[in-house]
Amino acid sequence: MSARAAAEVLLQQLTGREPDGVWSAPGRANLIGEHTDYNEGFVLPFAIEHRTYAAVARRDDGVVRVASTFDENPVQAPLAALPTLFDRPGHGIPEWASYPLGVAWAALAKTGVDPAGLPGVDIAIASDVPIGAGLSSSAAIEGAAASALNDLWELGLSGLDLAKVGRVAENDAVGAPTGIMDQVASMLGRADAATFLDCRTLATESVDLGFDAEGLRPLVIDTRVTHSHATGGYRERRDACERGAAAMGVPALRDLLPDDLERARGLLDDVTLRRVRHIVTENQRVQDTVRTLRDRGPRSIGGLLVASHASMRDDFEISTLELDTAVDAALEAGAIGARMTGGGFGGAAIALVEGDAVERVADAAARAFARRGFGAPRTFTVTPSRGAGRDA
Ligand code: GAF
Repeated sequence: MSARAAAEVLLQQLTGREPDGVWSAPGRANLIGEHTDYNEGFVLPFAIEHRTYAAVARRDDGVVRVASTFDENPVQAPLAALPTLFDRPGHGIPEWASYPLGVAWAALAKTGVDPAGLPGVDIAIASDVPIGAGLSSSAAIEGAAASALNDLWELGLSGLDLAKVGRVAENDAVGAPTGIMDQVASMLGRADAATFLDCRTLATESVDLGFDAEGLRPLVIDTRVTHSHATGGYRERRDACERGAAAMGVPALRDLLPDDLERARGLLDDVTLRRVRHIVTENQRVQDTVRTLRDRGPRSIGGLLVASHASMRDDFEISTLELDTAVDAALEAGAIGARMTGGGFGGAAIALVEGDAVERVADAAARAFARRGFGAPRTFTVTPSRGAGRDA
């Protein structure tokens, strides 16, 4: 059953009713620009065809209820409680439900709308975005729920505003200290294009990828090593970046250019220097990738993707043996470029390959994993796709 049908069936089981509407939002792959978003830098993600669906029906008793195929127990809250639902830690809402309810909470805070005047809703969620693969299943839930509530409650928020609402839900309701890249990618995606986002000004440009015209396919190699951004390494990298910016006397690492790295050498310890160097060089690579795509097309970006992976492996230290194996195997089998994508510490790599080499590269990755005794990776191509919106 498709994810959309699963959401509709779940709503029907929950309420005995047909949905008043169905909304969806995609996961994303990041072409380049990793951990640069919370450093106010540049990113270049694209939405993928895997989507999360929210089938929604109004209810007239002032309750918001969310259900999903990930958990058999629906969670509900009175509309009147929404404005303060996540104000205190230890709110007791299960993590999966904190995404859609967090979005409702953040949307009301952003608009200042009084929930007393709003209809209650039932939201049934199903998704075909792989979870824990670094393809932003969380932004897809946020985007689907935010788009649905924006329409049903007539909040009048723009796609960018809904991305901000999603990020607030992720940071303050779920407690994952992420940047805004994933939410923007999911809200604003376009077919065969990536979203070039300046994470300081939030200015966006759609950049044609030209994969279709050139017969190229992005191949995801999911290591099946799952990761979580709510804990551990992700937060630790954020802290190191903040320490680096403070020691360099700048508001954010975005304010440093490659020429500043010489001065950084005298001011920072070795680990912080390498963390800073990744961010500074990655920001440059994102801008170079945009220019290269525009001037010379996608076949010319391979070196930038490979350099980005090396920087994450050696300087930012967020890659894993599985991700390195996936990238090396893809390159040896003839991929134009390859790199890990997303927050790291597991998840997926992405390789840019000729359409007729997809199988060869996927097989090479599988064989390399088997040789090292890793569990088999899951490999599939993705298509740069449209962003969030209403489907029915
Ligand atoms: C995760 C986060 F959610 C993003 O904000 C971003 O920092 C990414 O990791 C790394 O580029 O997906």
